[in-house]
Amino acid sequence: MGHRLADTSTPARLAAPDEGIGRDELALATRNHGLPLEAMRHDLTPPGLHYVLTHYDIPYVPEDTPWQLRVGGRVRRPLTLTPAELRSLPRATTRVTMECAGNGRALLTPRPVSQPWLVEAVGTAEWTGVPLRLLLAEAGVEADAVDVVCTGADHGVERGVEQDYQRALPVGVATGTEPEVLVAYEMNGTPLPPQHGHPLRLVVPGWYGMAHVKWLREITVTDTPFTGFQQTVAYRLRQHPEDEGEPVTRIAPRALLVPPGFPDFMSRTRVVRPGAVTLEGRAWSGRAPVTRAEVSTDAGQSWHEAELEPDAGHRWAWRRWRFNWRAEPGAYVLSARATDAEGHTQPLEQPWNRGGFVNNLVQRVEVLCLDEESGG
Ligand SMILES: Nc1nc2c(c(=O)[nH]1)N[C@H]1C(S)=C(S)[C@@H](COP(=O)(O)O)O[C@H]1N2
Ligand SMILES: [Mo]
Repeated sequence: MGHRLADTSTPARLAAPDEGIGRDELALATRNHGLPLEAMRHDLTPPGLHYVLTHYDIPYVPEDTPWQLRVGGRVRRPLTLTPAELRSLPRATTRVTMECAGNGRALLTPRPVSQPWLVEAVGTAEWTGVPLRLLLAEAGVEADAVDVVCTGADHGVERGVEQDYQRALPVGVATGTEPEVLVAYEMNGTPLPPQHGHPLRLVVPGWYGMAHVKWLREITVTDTPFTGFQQTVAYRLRQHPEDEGEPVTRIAPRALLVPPGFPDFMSRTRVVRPGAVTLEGRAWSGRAPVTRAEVSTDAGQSWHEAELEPDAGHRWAWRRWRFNWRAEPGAYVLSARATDAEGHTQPLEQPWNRGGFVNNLVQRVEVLCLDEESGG
């Protein structure tokens, strides 16, 4: 008696004013870690430093576990493929900056109670796999297809709804080439690690993380829009729980600084010495190529053009930027801001939505520049 799952209608809770991060949020934060921002110096995020987000449990899939990917639904020739069979098909490798749609959530007021990211839910990897469009062409998508539903092997309950992790892509995106969606089996040239979806995952360049379904076991083409939890309840931009909301899709532009100087252990305030300090960081956008990065040393009151590294042709990956700063003793708030080719940029004032998604508020980095004599 009374052993039932919680009511399904409740939206995620909002923290009360001045309510600190709770034990439930801490439990999520220790499982789902961010990218230590100093690791943005690497073009490709080294293994283990890429951010991780897993709603439920990481499935246990040892090397010898049989695995089959089924492709079915509104197709003429349903397919069943093993990872070894996928490896024998034409492959593509794409460098992709992935970011969680909830990045920045814990900086919002009021704070939606969920994975409490600050700004570090990002990473860049080279993913190798079979273009999804080739698998769908092989299966023969019917003319009435609407959505391509991707199902992971992980299972859980979320706000009372028991579910497999599932997300759909519109059929035009799943069969498209800009971006080209991958069914990936390698990350940075080695088999996917457990936390990143071993043995197979979807990679949807330019889209927020929720679309990149890990532990992929089923692809189902449907003739009606998919209405699963992660599509119609979660990952929508709403002001009120009752709003239908807009779906979360592509990554909004963001720039972050590699933290300059050295940190204070507890506050993470950065400490630099007076003189020339090279500021550097990364900028990305899933909507259009980044065309501009700017730096502010006065909390966003004035902006200076940073130098973007030459475009190396990795459309879906972050770009490095640099700025030469002459630091004088004092306290500073440093910021960076990205702008893309469609003119999207980052706000200085907090945008807010019920789920805490797509918050690309300009980063603030507190820096103390010491007097010449101190330290050393
Ligand atoms: N099967 C499955 N796929 C998933 C998730 C999940 O919980 N289960 N989380 C999604 C979310 S919200 C994000 S941000 C990305 C994170 O990918 P990563 O852990 O490889 O960085 O995976 C996505 N794919
Ligand atoms: Mo996410």
